[in-house]
Formats: sequence, structure tokens, C-alpha cells
Amino acid sequence: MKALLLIDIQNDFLPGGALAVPGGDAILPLVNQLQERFGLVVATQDWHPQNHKSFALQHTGRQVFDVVELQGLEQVLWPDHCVQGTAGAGFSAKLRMHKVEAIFRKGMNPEIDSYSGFYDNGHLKSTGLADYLRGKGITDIYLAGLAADYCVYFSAKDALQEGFKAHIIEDATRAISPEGFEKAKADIKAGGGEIVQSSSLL
Ligand code: VGL
Ligand code: ZN
Repeated sequence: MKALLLIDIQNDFLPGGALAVPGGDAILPLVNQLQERFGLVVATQDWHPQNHKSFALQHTGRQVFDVVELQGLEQVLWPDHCVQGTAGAGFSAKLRMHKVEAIFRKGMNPEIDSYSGFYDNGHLKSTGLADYLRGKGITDIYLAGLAADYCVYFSAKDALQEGFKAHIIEDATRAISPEGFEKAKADIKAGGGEIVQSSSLL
């Protein structure tokens, strides 16, 4: 059984948003079409408190895209984004939501970032997504959304680690850094995952 996992298709990651992924809006028609091909569609939502430590403004003297240490982990510093309850944290108005059965929020702990929809970056706390999908009899997870080299990548990595087959739908995602996504794809393939095109599903 397969599920479609829509990663962080939120206004702040789309053109005009606080942490816009180049070309991010181009995936929307495709993502809407893909949903019709799946019996289960689940979404994740980046959902930070205003004082989240991944925000550069929480670190005096630091700039956006600087790398610091947080909870013993390398942390890229981001502009404020997906702040709980703001318009930027909302799903795109162009994203069809009628097939989305559940929304898993992440990034609520101000002390640690959470790229994956399954765990925070330190694997300290589960969102419950893996057990939810197992409970639905899911074996194969297809990933779409933003950003390819961060939240899509780390969600695919955790999906593999949780024993699912992971398939990244390449043309239904966009990266912050294309070089970063090349590395991410190689890592997913090395871990037994697959990179597919939407044409193989539509
Ligand atoms: C993301 C950076 C920070 C993502 C979330 O959704 O890929 N990237 N927070
Ligand atoms: Zn975030």
C-alpha cells in the first residue's frame, strides 16, 4: 500500500514567502494531480514558535545561512519562517486539501530543528507519523513538496530507516540548493530509496 506525503507546502516556502524555494510554486499543479492517484495523502507542516533557535534573529551577531551548533548538531540559521498561526505557516491556497487525511506538525520545540516529518533532527521525539502510516498498512511512501534538500530529503531518510520504501518524486519537489539536492539524491539511492518522476505515477 502506498501513501503520498506532502512536505511543507506552505506559503513561506513559496515565492513571496520568508524562505522561498526557487520555483516552488511550479510543483502545485502536479502535486494536486498526484493526490488523485493515492488512497492515502498526508501532509506535514513546519510550525515554529516565534523564538525558535533555527531563526538567525535568535543568535546575536549571526546571519541567515550561517551554521551554528544546536543541541550538538550543525544548524543552518534561517530567516523567521512558518511561525505558528501566521499566513506564512499556512498551506498554499492553490494546494488541494480535500484528500489530506492528516497533518503532522513539526518544529514546535524551540531548542531543536525538525526537518523530517518523522523525528526532530536529534531523533529525540517522534511525531507519530511512522506508526500512523504502519497502522494504515502503508509500505511505500512517495514524497513531494519543499524543500527537496531539507525536509523532503530528511523525511525520505527517516522513512527508509523506519523500514518503508521511499520514493522521492523529483519533479514534484524543488531545492534550496541544487548541489545539496544532488548529494541528497545519491544518499537516498545508496540507502535503498528511489528517485522517480511524476509521469510514472500519472
Ligand atoms: C525547511 C528549512 C527550515 C523545509 C524547514 O521545509 O525544507 N527548510 N525549515
Ligand atoms: Zn523550519
